[in-house]
Amino acid sequence: MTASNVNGSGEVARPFPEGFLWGVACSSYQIEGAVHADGRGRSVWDTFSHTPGKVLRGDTGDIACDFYNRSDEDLDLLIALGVAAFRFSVAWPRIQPTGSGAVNQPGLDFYRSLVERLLARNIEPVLTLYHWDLPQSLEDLGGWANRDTAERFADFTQIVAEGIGDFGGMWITVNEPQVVASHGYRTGEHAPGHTDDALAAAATHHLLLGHGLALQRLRSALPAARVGITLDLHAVRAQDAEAEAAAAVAEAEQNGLFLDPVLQGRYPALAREHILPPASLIEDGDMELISAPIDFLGINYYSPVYVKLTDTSVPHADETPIAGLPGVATYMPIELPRTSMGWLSEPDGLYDTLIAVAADLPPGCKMYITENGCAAEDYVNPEGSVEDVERIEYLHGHLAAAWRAIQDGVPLAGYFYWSVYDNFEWGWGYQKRFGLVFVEFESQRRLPKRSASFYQGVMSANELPPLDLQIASTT
Ligand code: IFM
Repeated sequence: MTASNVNGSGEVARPFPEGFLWGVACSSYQIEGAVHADGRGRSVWDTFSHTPGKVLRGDTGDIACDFYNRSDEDLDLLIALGVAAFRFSVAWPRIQPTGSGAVNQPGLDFYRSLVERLLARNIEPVLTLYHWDLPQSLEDLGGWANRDTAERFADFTQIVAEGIGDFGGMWITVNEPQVVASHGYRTGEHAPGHTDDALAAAATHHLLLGHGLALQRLRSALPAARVGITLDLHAVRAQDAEAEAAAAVAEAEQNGLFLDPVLQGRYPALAREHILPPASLIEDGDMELISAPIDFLGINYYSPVYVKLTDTSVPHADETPIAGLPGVATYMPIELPRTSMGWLSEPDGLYDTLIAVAADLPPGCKMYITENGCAAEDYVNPEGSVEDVERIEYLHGHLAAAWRAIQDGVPLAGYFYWSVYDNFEWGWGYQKRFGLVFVEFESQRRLPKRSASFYQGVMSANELPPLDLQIASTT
């Protein structure tokens, strides 16, 4: 598995281990549309996106990619792409419209059929149980700030496991609980839109508890299933030695708040009091459930976080003060490229994250990059193609970093590009395109971008080729 110089440029081809799982990722609310079909209930994202001012240009997921009605065509596209695995999420309100009680059979049947159609196409289903579309009825009872939601999530997990789980396969309990708690309950950027530290701290614990309870149900209902959780992690960097202590706090709150409970059964000592769940919410046995062994850890990696000491009493371009830490801000080093989300692109951050997490992983636990990708200013050119060179460069850099981590002993077993199709990018609506496949939302026409054929080449060769700079210079 050593690299070989194939084009004489100094760039090398990087073979991945045999059996490395190549996939693409998406989530229910972001692609499905059909929000009123077949008895689906309302989710917090339906409410939030229909609230004026919450989503750019008033976009909603009402139609999205209309995947619910076009899944056959879209699954055929996966075959053309050559993916081995498809990561999708099940929409809780399709299966249990009010988040508890009776099952809505057509909703469950949709996902059963989806799994069957994937298997028929020789594509491994990777099922996420919770990717943010909480039934609105549960939000009305307090959402993730209410402990009962974790219990309801466990019941929902059991319904899905018993209803469609006979494929075994890979199951992800919760996607990015950090984003749910911080954006959904602290900053209000995401549904359900709360801006309350206490609610965010409670949601943090209950999302983790939901993971632990779901894991327990999956273990007993589906002993052969491989189960994990997906966390969004960032490489956190200090500008200089003076900023290291502040960076360590940021790191604890960004990564450790979810990573430490799952891997070590405790919350990070460095996180500040208002961020941590209060002891009164943590019942006997909770931390044991949360830290029960997982088969894999899913990592979503997009960008690093840089921390500096600065005068936060006056605004500075490219700096964002960290709330409650006077004189500390995150910042954007000028020399690093940014994606069209305004996020820094730094593949070394992925390498460093994988190395750091692997050091804390129990023996036998694998890692998957369950999301990585970038938004770019994609458009269909007069020749009718989408030449998304920035995405190819981003992808190449991050795959090279993943490859390097594997060489250095990280048990990385697969990579999922986010996202397969352009889709509803939460508060940004349809203004940000992450897809390998361009979606013209007015007509619902699909058009694989240049990055799709690049990724297809990587997957079919199981090898990252040298970056062909011809690609960059012709556009
Ligand atoms: O679109 C999201 C996804 O739902 C969760 N991870 C990050 C992606 C890009 O913002």
